[in-house]
Amino acid sequence: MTPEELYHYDVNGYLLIEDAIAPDYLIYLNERLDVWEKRALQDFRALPESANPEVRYDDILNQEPSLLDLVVNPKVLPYIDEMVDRPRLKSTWVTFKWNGGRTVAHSNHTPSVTHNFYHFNGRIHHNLFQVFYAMRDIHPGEGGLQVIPGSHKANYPSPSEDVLKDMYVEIPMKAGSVLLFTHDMRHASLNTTDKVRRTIIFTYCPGVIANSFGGDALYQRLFEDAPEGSWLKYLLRIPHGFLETYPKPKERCTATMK
Ligand SMILES: O=C(O)CCC(=O)C(=O)O
Repeated sequence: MTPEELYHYDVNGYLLIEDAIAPDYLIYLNERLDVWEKRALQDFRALPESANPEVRYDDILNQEPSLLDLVVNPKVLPYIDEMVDRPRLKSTWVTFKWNGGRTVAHSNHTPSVTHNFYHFNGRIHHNLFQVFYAMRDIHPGEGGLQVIPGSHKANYPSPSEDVLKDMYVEIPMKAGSVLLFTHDMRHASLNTTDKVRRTIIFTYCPGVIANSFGGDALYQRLFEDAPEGSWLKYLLRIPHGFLETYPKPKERCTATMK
Protein backbone atom coordinates (compact mmCIF):
# COMPACT_ATOMS: atom_id res chain seq x y z
CA MET A 1 0.00 0.00 0.00
CA THR A 2 1.18 3.50 -0.74
CA PRO A 3 1.48 6.05 2.10
CA GLU A 4 -1.49 7.89 0.52
CA GLU A 5 -3.63 4.75 0.56
CA LEU A 6 -2.67 3.99 4.15
CA TYR A 7 -3.58 7.51 5.24
CA HIS A 8 -6.88 7.45 3.37
CA TYR A 9 -7.80 4.03 4.70
CA ASP A 10 -6.80 4.74 8.27
CA VAL A 11 -8.67 8.04 8.44
CA ASN A 12 -11.80 7.00 6.53
CA GLY A 13 -12.05 3.25 7.09
CA TYR A 14 -12.42 2.36 3.43
CA LEU A 15 -10.71 2.42 0.05
CA LEU A 16 -12.22 2.06 -3.39
CA ILE A 17 -10.20 0.25 -6.06
CA GLU A 18 -11.44 0.41 -9.62
CA ASP A 19 -10.90 -2.31 -12.22
CA ALA A 20 -10.15 -4.83 -9.50
CA ILE A 21 -11.45 -7.71 -11.61
CA ALA A 22 -9.86 -8.42 -14.99
CA PRO A 23 -12.40 -7.74 -17.81
CA ASP A 24 -12.66 -11.35 -19.05
CA TYR A 25 -13.02 -12.68 -15.53
CA LEU A 26 -15.72 -10.09 -14.79
CA ILE A 27 -17.71 -11.25 -17.82
CA TYR A 28 -17.29 -14.88 -16.81
CA LEU A 29 -18.32 -14.24 -13.20
CA ASN A 30 -21.36 -12.27 -14.34
CA GLU A 31 -22.41 -15.15 -16.58
CA ARG A 32 -22.26 -17.42 -13.57
CA LEU A 33 -24.17 -14.86 -11.49
CA ASP A 34 -26.86 -14.71 -14.19
CA VAL A 35 -27.61 -18.31 -13.26
CA TRP A 36 -27.70 -17.45 -9.57
CA GLU A 37 -29.88 -14.42 -10.23
CA LYS A 38 -32.47 -16.59 -11.99
CA ARG A 39 -32.65 -18.75 -8.89
CA ALA A 40 -32.67 -15.63 -6.69
CA LEU A 41 -35.61 -14.23 -8.65
CA GLN A 42 -37.63 -17.32 -7.79
CA ASP A 43 -36.61 -17.05 -4.14
CA PHE A 44 -37.41 -13.33 -4.22
CA ARG A 45 -40.91 -14.02 -5.63
CA ALA A 46 -41.52 -16.47 -2.81
CA LEU A 47 -40.73 -13.83 -0.16
CA PRO A 48 -43.62 -12.43 1.86
CA GLU A 49 -44.72 -8.93 0.82
CA SER A 50 -43.26 -7.41 3.98
CA ALA A 51 -39.80 -8.95 3.52
CA ASN A 52 -36.66 -7.06 2.60
CA PRO A 53 -36.47 -7.44 -1.21
CA GLU A 54 -33.07 -9.05 -1.09
CA VAL A 55 -31.80 -12.57 -1.71
CA ARG A 56 -28.48 -13.55 -0.23
CA TYR A 57 -26.59 -16.80 -0.70
CA ASP A 58 -24.11 -17.50 2.06
CA ASP A 59 -21.05 -19.72 1.72
CA ILE A 60 -21.16 -19.08 -2.01
CA LEU A 61 -17.52 -20.13 -2.45
CA ASN A 62 -18.31 -23.78 -1.72
CA GLN A 63 -21.12 -23.68 -4.27
CA GLU A 64 -19.61 -21.62 -7.09
CA PRO A 65 -16.10 -22.74 -8.19
CA SER A 66 -15.68 -19.73 -10.51
CA LEU A 67 -15.14 -17.59 -7.43
CA LEU A 68 -12.01 -19.37 -6.29
CA ASP A 69 -9.62 -17.03 -8.11
CA LEU A 70 -11.30 -14.07 -6.48
CA VAL A 71 -10.13 -15.31 -3.06
CA VAL A 72 -6.58 -14.51 -4.13
CA ASN A 73 -7.33 -11.55 -6.37
CA PRO A 74 -3.86 -10.05 -6.97
CA LYS A 75 -5.36 -6.54 -6.91
CA VAL A 76 -6.65 -7.11 -3.37
CA LEU A 77 -4.24 -9.58 -1.80
CA PRO A 78 -1.55 -6.99 -0.93
CA TYR A 79 -4.15 -5.04 1.08
CA ILE A 80 -5.25 -8.15 2.92
CA ASP A 81 -1.66 -9.06 3.67
CA GLU A 82 -0.84 -5.56 4.90
CA MET A 83 -3.90 -4.94 7.06
CA VAL A 84 -4.96 -8.34 8.43
CA ASP A 85 -2.71 -10.23 10.80
CA ARG A 86 -2.04 -13.76 9.46
CA PRO A 87 -5.18 -13.52 7.30
CA ARG A 88 -7.66 -16.21 6.41
CA LEU A 89 -10.97 -16.24 4.58
CA LYS A 90 -13.94 -16.26 6.92
CA SER A 91 -17.16 -15.69 4.95
CA THR A 92 -18.29 -15.41 1.35
CA TRP A 93 -21.68 -14.39 0.05
CA VAL A 94 -23.50 -12.93 -2.92
CA THR A 95 -26.46 -10.58 -2.65
CA PHE A 96 -29.14 -9.49 -5.07
CA LYS A 97 -31.06 -6.41 -3.96
CA TRP A 98 -34.22 -5.36 -5.76
CA ASN A 99 -35.83 -1.92 -5.46
CA GLY A 100 -36.18 -1.23 -1.73
CA GLY A 101 -33.59 -3.89 -0.83
CA ARG A 102 -31.69 -2.65 2.18
CA THR A 103 -29.06 -3.41 4.75
CA VAL A 104 -29.83 -1.62 7.96
CA ALA A 105 -27.07 0.50 9.43
CA HIS A 106 -24.73 -1.41 11.66
CA SER A 107 -21.35 -1.18 13.36
CA ASN A 108 -19.44 1.63 14.99
CA HIS A 109 -16.19 1.37 16.90
CA THR A 110 -17.87 1.93 20.28
CA PRO A 111 -19.09 -0.08 22.08
CA SER A 112 -16.32 -2.34 20.89
CA VAL A 113 -17.27 -5.67 19.35
CA THR A 114 -14.38 -8.13 19.32
CA HIS A 115 -15.12 -9.73 16.00
CA ASN A 116 -15.13 -6.33 14.22
CA PHE A 117 -12.28 -4.73 16.08
CA TYR A 118 -10.11 -2.27 14.11
CA HIS A 119 -7.05 -0.85 15.80
CA PHE A 120 -3.66 0.62 15.08
CA ASN A 121 -0.58 -0.71 16.81
CA GLY A 122 2.39 0.11 14.62
CA ARG A 123 0.24 -0.96 11.65
CA ILE A 124 -3.44 -1.36 10.84
CA HIS A 125 -5.11 -4.43 12.32
CA HIS A 126 -8.58 -5.71 11.43
CA ASN A 127 -10.65 -8.46 12.89
CA LEU A 128 -13.16 -8.16 10.04
CA PHE A 129 -11.95 -6.87 6.72
CA GLN A 130 -14.68 -6.51 4.08
CA VAL A 131 -13.95 -6.99 0.40
CA PHE A 132 -17.09 -5.78 -1.37
CA TYR A 133 -17.26 -6.24 -5.16
CA ALA A 134 -19.77 -4.42 -7.37
CA MET A 135 -20.67 -6.78 -10.19
CA ARG A 136 -22.80 -4.16 -11.94
CA ASP A 137 -22.41 -0.39 -12.06
CA ILE A 138 -23.89 1.36 -9.04
CA HIS A 139 -24.18 4.97 -10.15
CA PRO A 140 -24.61 7.93 -7.78
CA GLY A 141 -28.02 7.71 -6.12
CA GLU A 142 -28.43 4.07 -7.09
CA GLY A 143 -27.95 2.41 -3.73
CA GLY A 144 -24.19 2.32 -3.27
CA LEU A 145 -22.87 1.44 0.15
CA GLN A 146 -23.42 4.33 2.55
CA VAL A 147 -20.68 4.76 5.10
CA ILE A 148 -19.79 7.11 7.92
CA PRO A 149 -16.11 7.77 7.27
CA GLY A 150 -14.06 7.60 10.46
CA SER A 151 -16.74 5.82 12.50
CA HIS A 152 -14.38 2.85 12.82
CA LYS A 153 -12.60 5.03 15.37
CA ALA A 154 -15.69 6.52 17.06
CA ASN A 155 -15.32 6.84 20.82
CA TYR A 156 -19.01 7.35 21.49
CA PRO A 157 -21.85 4.95 20.74
CA SER A 158 -23.77 5.90 17.62
CA PRO A 159 -26.88 8.02 18.23
CA SER A 160 -30.15 7.37 16.42
CA GLU A 161 -30.08 7.13 12.63
CA ASP A 162 -32.13 10.35 12.28
CA VAL A 163 -29.23 12.28 13.76
CA LEU A 164 -26.65 10.50 11.63
CA LYS A 165 -28.35 11.04 8.26
CA ASP A 166 -26.06 13.87 7.17
CA MET A 167 -22.91 11.99 8.08
CA TYR A 168 -23.33 9.21 5.53
CA VAL A 169 -21.36 9.23 2.30
CA GLU A 170 -22.63 7.08 -0.54
CA ILE A 171 -20.03 5.27 -2.60
CA PRO A 172 -20.91 4.72 -6.25
CA MET A 173 -19.01 1.84 -7.83
CA LYS A 174 -18.26 0.69 -11.35
CA ALA A 175 -18.76 -2.98 -12.19
CA GLY A 176 -15.57 -4.84 -11.31
CA SER A 177 -14.48 -2.39 -8.65
CA VAL A 178 -14.01 -3.31 -5.03
CA LEU A 179 -14.60 -1.43 -1.83
CA LEU A 180 -12.27 -2.47 0.97
CA PHE A 181 -13.57 -1.48 4.38
CA THR A 182 -13.32 -2.20 8.04
CA HIS A 183 -16.49 -3.71 9.45
CA ASP A 184 -16.08 -1.37 12.43
CA MET A 185 -17.11 1.51 10.16
CA ARG A 186 -20.84 2.22 10.24
CA HIS A 187 -22.49 1.24 6.97
CA ALA A 188 -25.86 0.67 5.35
CA SER A 189 -27.43 0.46 1.91
CA LEU A 190 -30.72 0.87 0.07
CA ASN A 191 -31.37 0.11 -3.57
CA THR A 192 -33.75 2.78 -4.86
CA THR A 193 -33.55 1.79 -8.53
CA ASP A 194 -35.25 -0.78 -10.70
CA LYS A 195 -31.90 -2.43 -11.43
CA VAL A 196 -30.99 -5.49 -9.41
CA ARG A 197 -27.93 -4.64 -7.34
CA ARG A 198 -25.48 -7.52 -7.55
CA THR A 199 -22.55 -7.74 -5.13
CA ILE A 200 -20.06 -10.34 -3.93
CA ILE A 201 -18.68 -9.98 -0.43
CA PHE A 202 -15.71 -11.76 1.08
CA THR A 203 -14.67 -11.29 4.68
CA TYR A 204 -11.10 -11.89 5.79
CA CYS A 205 -10.05 -12.17 9.41
CA PRO A 206 -6.93 -12.99 11.43
CA GLY A 207 -6.13 -16.71 11.74
CA VAL A 208 -7.30 -16.74 15.36
CA ILE A 209 -10.94 -15.98 14.48
CA ALA A 210 -13.39 -18.83 13.86
CA ASN A 211 -15.94 -19.06 11.05
CA SER A 212 -19.41 -17.71 11.79
CA PHE A 213 -21.00 -20.98 10.66
CA GLY A 214 -19.91 -24.19 9.00
CA GLY A 215 -17.25 -24.95 11.60
CA ASP A 216 -13.48 -25.04 11.22
CA ALA A 217 -13.63 -27.38 8.23
CA LEU A 218 -15.75 -25.01 6.13
CA TYR A 219 -13.16 -24.83 3.33
CA GLN A 220 -11.49 -28.21 3.90
CA ARG A 221 -12.29 -29.62 0.45
CA LEU A 222 -11.02 -26.48 -1.30
CA PHE A 223 -7.98 -26.38 0.97
CA GLU A 224 -7.06 -29.94 0.03
CA ASP A 225 -7.35 -29.18 -3.69
CA ALA A 226 -5.35 -25.93 -3.53
CA PRO A 227 -1.71 -25.99 -4.69
CA GLU A 228 0.91 -26.54 -1.98
CA GLY A 229 2.54 -23.33 -0.81
CA SER A 230 -0.08 -21.11 -2.48
CA TRP A 231 -1.83 -18.10 -1.02
CA LEU A 232 -5.10 -19.83 -1.83
CA LYS A 233 -4.25 -22.74 0.43
CA TYR A 234 -3.06 -20.40 3.16
CA LEU A 235 -6.25 -18.31 3.11
CA LEU A 236 -8.47 -21.40 3.19
CA ARG A 237 -6.73 -22.98 6.19
CA ILE A 238 -8.56 -23.76 9.40
CA PRO A 239 -8.37 -21.23 12.24
CA HIS A 240 -6.29 -21.74 15.35
CA GLY A 241 -6.03 -19.86 18.65
CA PHE A 242 -2.50 -18.65 18.12
CA LEU A 243 -0.56 -21.11 15.95
CA GLU A 244 -0.47 -21.13 12.18
CA THR A 245 -2.14 -24.23 10.73
CA TYR A 246 -0.35 -23.83 7.38
CA PRO A 247 2.79 -21.83 6.52
CA LYS A 248 2.33 -18.33 5.13
CA PRO A 249 3.67 -17.99 1.56
CA LYS A 250 6.70 -15.79 1.15
CA GLU A 251 5.52 -14.26 -2.14
CA ARG A 252 2.70 -11.79 -2.36
CA CYS A 253 0.54 -13.81 -4.73
CA THR A 254 0.89 -17.13 -6.53
CA ALA A 255 -2.47 -17.19 -8.30
CA THR A 256 -3.23 -16.14 -11.85
CA MET A 257 -6.52 -14.50 -12.67
CA LYS A 258 -8.66 -15.99 -15.42
O1 LIG B 1 -24.83 -5.50 0.97
C1 LIG B 1 -24.72 -4.42 1.52
O2 LIG B 1 -25.07 -3.38 1.02
C2 LIG B 1 -24.12 -4.33 2.91
C3 LIG B 1 -22.95 -5.21 3.13
C4 LIG B 1 -22.57 -5.32 4.57
O3 LIG B 1 -23.30 -4.95 5.45
C5 LIG B 1 -21.28 -5.89 4.92
O4 LIG B 1 -20.48 -6.23 4.04
O5 LIG B 1 -21.03 -6.00 6.12
